[in-house]
Amino acid sequence: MSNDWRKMWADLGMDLEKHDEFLAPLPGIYQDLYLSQENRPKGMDFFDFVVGDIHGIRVRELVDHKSSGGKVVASFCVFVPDEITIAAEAASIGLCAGAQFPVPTGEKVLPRSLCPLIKASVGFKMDRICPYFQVADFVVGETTCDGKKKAWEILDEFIPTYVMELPQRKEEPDKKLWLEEIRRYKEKIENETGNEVTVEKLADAIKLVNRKRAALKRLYNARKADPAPISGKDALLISELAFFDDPSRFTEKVNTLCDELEERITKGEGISRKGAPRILVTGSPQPIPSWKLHAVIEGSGGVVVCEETCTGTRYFENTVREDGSTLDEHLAAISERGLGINCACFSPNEARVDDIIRLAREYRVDGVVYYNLQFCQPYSIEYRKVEKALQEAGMPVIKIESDFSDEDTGQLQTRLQAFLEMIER
Ligand code: BJ8
Repeated sequence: MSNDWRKMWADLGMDLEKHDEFLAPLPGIYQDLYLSQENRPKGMDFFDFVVGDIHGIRVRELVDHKSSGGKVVASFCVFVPDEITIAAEAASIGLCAGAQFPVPTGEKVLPRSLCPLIKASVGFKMDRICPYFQVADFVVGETTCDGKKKAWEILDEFIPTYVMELPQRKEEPDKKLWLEEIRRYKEKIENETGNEVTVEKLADAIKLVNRKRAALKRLYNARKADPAPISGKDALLISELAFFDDPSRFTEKVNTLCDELEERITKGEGISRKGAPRILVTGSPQPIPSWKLHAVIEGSGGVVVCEETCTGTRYFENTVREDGSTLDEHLAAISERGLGINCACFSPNEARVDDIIRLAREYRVDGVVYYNLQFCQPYSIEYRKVEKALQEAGMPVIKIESDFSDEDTGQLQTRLQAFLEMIER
């Protein structure tokens, strides 16, 4: 990486030595898991470039944005409305972490028996090895699972943390509460930036973010083909990068890739062999760089064709209605979109079970891998209902509980190979 970045990182108050240690294995891992894939779409070049310079150019853009008076807002959940952040002329980045490296640091202030995503996210800030965290003016948390909502109290000791109150149900009083929270966030961001969220700016931001979601939907639609024109690993990577790249550029690059994928489909070309066991992954999110599960499935002869996760369909399936003409109507549409997301933090959450069955059919999958981050209770508890529904639908399912370390890779290989053999028969 360029020396210019080192100066930028130092200016951001990063721990350069620790940062070097953290990034050192990334090129090797990326080569093994990504660059070594055969017959990859050419359109992946851009995303390879982004990963190759993961803490460089995009961070520079955000630093420049701040130098010209802009704000950078970081969040950890798909409920936080990017549209409002963007309408206030602030940059929005998603900071969920999927690396093992900062987990031990997170464990200094959080219980060990807590979801690794939370421990890694807090650990990244404490270790000062994430330039996105360093460049952020404040973070927006939410009251989803208990682990997250209590962790924001701790994170606030290291960076100002604003919390949105997410209801736990989807009844009328809950809808009112969420709409109020959306309004409250609009006021917060206006105060932070000094910029008014006008009806025009909000309408533009809604369209911008919807276009990004539409591009991702197009990408996922391409994955319905057999053979799949792109690996699950690559598609997951793109979903992960959606959280922090510039939205217009990201949309353009995904659409360019989709042109190529659609051409591949017409020619019957794919990344996997036709008839390879097709897998739907569902459950906890897989933030960058948690690639282990996909690597094991695809290294064992399967192909992941869809993720019913927040680094998958839950990120893009619901769009915000664009037909509003007043600020109130736009805010109501943003609020409706949020409550259309079927996160396991809601109770009841039958609609997620329906989503999984629907997606399993749409993507013509042969089996479902239920991915549960260790100690993630909402998804773990919800497994029972999902398993029952899938069994009734005659769809094989396996539950995998894991974290971001490599310690269980061998065990995962054994279990997933057996599962793939079983569903291929
Ligand atoms: S909308 S899934 S991004 S809360 S942190 S619930 S893994 S124990 S992330 Fe999430 Fe929003 Fe829901 Fe999606 Fe479990 Fe860990 Fe909690 Fe997690």
